[in-house]
Amino acid sequence: MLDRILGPRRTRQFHRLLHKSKVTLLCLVLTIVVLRGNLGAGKFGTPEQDFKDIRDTFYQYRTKRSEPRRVLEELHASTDQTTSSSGSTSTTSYAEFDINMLFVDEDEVDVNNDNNGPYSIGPKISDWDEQRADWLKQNPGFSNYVNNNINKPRVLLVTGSSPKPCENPVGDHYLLKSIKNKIDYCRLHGIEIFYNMALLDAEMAGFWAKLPLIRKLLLSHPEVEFLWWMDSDAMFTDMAFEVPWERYKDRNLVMHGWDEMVYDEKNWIGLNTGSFLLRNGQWALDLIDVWAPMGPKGKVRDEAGKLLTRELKDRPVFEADDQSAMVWILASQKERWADKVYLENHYYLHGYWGILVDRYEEMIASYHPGFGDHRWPLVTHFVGCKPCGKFGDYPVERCLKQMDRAFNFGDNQILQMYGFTHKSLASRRVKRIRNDGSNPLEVKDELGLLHPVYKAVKVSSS
Ligand SMILES: [Mn+2]
Repeated sequence: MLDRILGPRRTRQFHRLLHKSKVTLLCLVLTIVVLRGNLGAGKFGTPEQDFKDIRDTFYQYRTKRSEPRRVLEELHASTDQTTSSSGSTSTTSYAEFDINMLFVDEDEVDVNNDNNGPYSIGPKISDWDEQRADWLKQNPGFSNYVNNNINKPRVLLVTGSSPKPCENPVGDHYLLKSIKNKIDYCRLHGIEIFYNMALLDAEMAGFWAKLPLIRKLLLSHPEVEFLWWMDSDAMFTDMAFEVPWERYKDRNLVMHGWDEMVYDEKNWIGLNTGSFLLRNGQWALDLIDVWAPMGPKGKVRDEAGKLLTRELKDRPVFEADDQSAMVWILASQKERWADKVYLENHYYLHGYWGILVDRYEEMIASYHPGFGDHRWPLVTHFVGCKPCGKFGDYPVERCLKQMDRAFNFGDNQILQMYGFTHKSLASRRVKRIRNDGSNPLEVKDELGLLHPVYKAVKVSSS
């Protein structure tokens, strides 16, 4: 009949519509049944009452459902913004917690040196060589040479970073990579590490902070023959290179640099103080006494900066820094210091990153670790990158990318001992480079880093 009134196509559409309506109706009925089940039967069980109940329930549901969320949100807000009388919060989110709440002494200006006289880095000591020699004689178990070998001095590598977290979140990650890198090199070469995070002398903040620290460590560790200062922005890139200690047997200070650039040109980049070796002794204390007076921040450091910019070649205008001061001391008091200073350039005790990082692949293709020089640099120093600060002198992307590459370049020499390597210099991931067999001790240790000879303990034959 419908066919006749509507035509076959229309009829099919009508049937489809009817079918859809049935499904919709069924859904509605099921919804009512479920809601009624939740509610219990309405007062009278009439459809009208049901509808009222359903409407009320929906309304209640809406408000009830939103209530717990609102309570949670309010709770959240209260933990975020209000703190208890003890100043603590109970948020479990590290992202939401304000770290500044923990810093108790942010605004305090504490100058340890409370006398108003000229700056002094510590009490005058003039017989350190005698005091130290006596101590070493009385403590034969703490020799200043490893295995009493004159060519293997006991070395303490000293580095550090600010007591505060970095100005940007990623900076601390790079500090961690940097100290991991130093731990690896030092473990392989029998060198001890001191990581400093304390500002020992508030007047000597910034690049001058190393001086009071170095002095304190030399005096507290007479057994240390050489102290190796290394900046936190410098990384070891040759894990196999051993410092040619015998070359420095008559020297007290070893820095990367060039005699002509320092003594003749007075160039402020004639040497670098980011990685240097200082022999423990009276000479070192005397040098620090001459070095430190340009350091106290404020007027002293600013005035000294003017003098250094005036006297040194190519130095920009800025406050006095330890490197310029060292160039100035050596250039102006050459006869007093130069014979005990070795300006090293046969290998990279410090290597400026800009000229090294783009050549790592070339080095891998042509050479192997152990040279320490342009073929495989001992140290890659990220001068000017300042990954822990707010701003650096170079694009952040290039700095971080190249710091990763330098880290991985050095780290590959560690991983290779254990049969792994980074997938590429840009990659954090590693891949296997050999299959472990059932004779683990027969694995060839190509660089001799698993059991380096200079680390072996000599067995007394007496
Ligand atoms: Mn540096």
